Amino acid sequence: MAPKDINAFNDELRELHISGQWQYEDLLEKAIHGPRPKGEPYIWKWNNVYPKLVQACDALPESYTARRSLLFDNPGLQAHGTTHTLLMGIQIIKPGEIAWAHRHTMAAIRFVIQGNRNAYTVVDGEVCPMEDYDLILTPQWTWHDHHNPTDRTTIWLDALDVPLIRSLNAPFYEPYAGNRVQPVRLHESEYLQLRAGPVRPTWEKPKKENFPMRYRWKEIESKLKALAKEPGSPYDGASIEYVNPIAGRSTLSTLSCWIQMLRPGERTQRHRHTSSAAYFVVQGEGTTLVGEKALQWERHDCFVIPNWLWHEHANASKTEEAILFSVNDIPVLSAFGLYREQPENSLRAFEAPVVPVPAPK
Ligand code: 1HN
Repeated sequence: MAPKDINAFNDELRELHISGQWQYEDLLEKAIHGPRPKGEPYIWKWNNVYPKLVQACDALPESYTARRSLLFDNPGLQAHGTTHTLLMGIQIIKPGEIAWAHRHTMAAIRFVIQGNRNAYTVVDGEVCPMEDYDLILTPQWTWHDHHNPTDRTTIWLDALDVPLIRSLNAPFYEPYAGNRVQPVRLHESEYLQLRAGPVRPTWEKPKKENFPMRYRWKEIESKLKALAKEPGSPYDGASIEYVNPIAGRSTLSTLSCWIQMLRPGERTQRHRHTSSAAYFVVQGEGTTLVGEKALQWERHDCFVIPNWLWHEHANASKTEEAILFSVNDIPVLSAFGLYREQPENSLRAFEAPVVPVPAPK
């Protein structure tokens, strides 16, 4: 029999919706060099974003069903998203407004920028006051509504796992039936947050995931300051992770939150990793080199580090501390044994360049 022509054979297979392994050569050849970063390094300057937030109040006069959240699209991605897994944005709510209760399978966090003791988000019945730089979790499938009964506009950072949930094709959404707002628990003793510390009731089975959580800035800041006396990470300075205090794991199962301090004059070493991250500048000024780009940041700017791009941070001030809040997708990569990081100083020939890091237990 005459040998079959491979191109003709590929065509025959295509008719049957089949392809041979040899057609994956391209993917495998490219993967010799690891992943190609998804998206670009980019910075959203507060000077540009803030006026748009104010204008959004006119363009979208009420915030009942929709959220007045401006979400950052990475210029290097086709679909909406700040990275290929994470979405970051900034939300504004006017005095007297309520953003209706709803829930979705996308997990979210709020990091308060311009807060108020009397503004709050309700998460599964728990009232979470929004004071400056508090972190509030609205985990997967928890009911949440935002309230601003004060006479001052409230602004916060939103971060969600929307692009990941979309790529897994697992979005579910439900508006709260009937009322605009969910009933709240009246007694603090009923709060799940109370069970997330050093004590818990013996008569209950603790909820381990997806419980309402507010990390007060006052407490986090004092811990950050104490830990910043240590040498810290060579790549991230004094960086700490907000943990799920019951399970001891990452903030949420699909995204984790970090707060990091770059000490006066600190410049970190260069590395890259398979996770991506989106940043918010709490205070200070500096530069983050990402790939070929220098992102120059100052207070309240947001910027993005796509996965597998070399990067390093530098605090521009010799006297002031810089503080960065960020969200990353490390928990997703770690869960599947796909988290790898490469320090630049391992680039010498003959050295195994990429270090797979085992998932936390
Ligand atoms: C959402 O539900 C909120 O509840 C904010 O405040 C931003 C971005 C995309 C999809 C859902 C909120 C969102 C969002």
